[in-house]
Amino acid sequence: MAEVFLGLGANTGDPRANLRRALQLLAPAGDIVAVSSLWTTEPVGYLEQDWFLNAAAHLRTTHTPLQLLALLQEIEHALGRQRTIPNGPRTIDLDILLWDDAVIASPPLTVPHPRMHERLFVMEPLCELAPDTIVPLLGLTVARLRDSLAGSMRIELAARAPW
Ligand code: PH2
Ligand code: MG
Ligand code: MG
Repeated sequence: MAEVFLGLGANTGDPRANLRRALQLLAPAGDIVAVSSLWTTEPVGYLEQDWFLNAAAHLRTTHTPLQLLALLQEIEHALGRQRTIPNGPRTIDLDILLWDDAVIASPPLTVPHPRMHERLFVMEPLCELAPDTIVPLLGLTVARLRDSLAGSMRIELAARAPW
């Protein structure tokens, strides 16, 4: 069994419905142990798009990392994700953030997620679920990394779990 933390984001269609559906479709991978609050976040990277809904989830899985990655890509595809503009609008984005205390550097998968510690829209929801978890390679807790990003972007609580 692996303890995995996922980042979820959506900003087209009905973003909350997309996030809910994605969580349902994760069932074959294992158990969703916890889900964070839902956060409304300003777009980062590509600005000409709607604000996102972001969340994090704690998954306990028997899958291997590449099996889970394949499932996440299937779910993104099933929900109609199209890859056009980098960092642009998406019906759903599912990212593996942490996998136990593993470091994985094998294309197509990099864990910890290489940009997670720069993004408050990832670290704020993750901090609700795993504040004391040490992020491999960085050697700092999730809470410490979140605190270092305070005020770096606009982010508002949209709904407490369960949403
Ligand atoms: N995802 C991106 C790029 N920018 N901005 C916000 N607020 N939320 C996201 O999930 C997001 C983003 C690429 O994965
Ligand atoms: Mg992403
Ligand atoms: Mg992604």
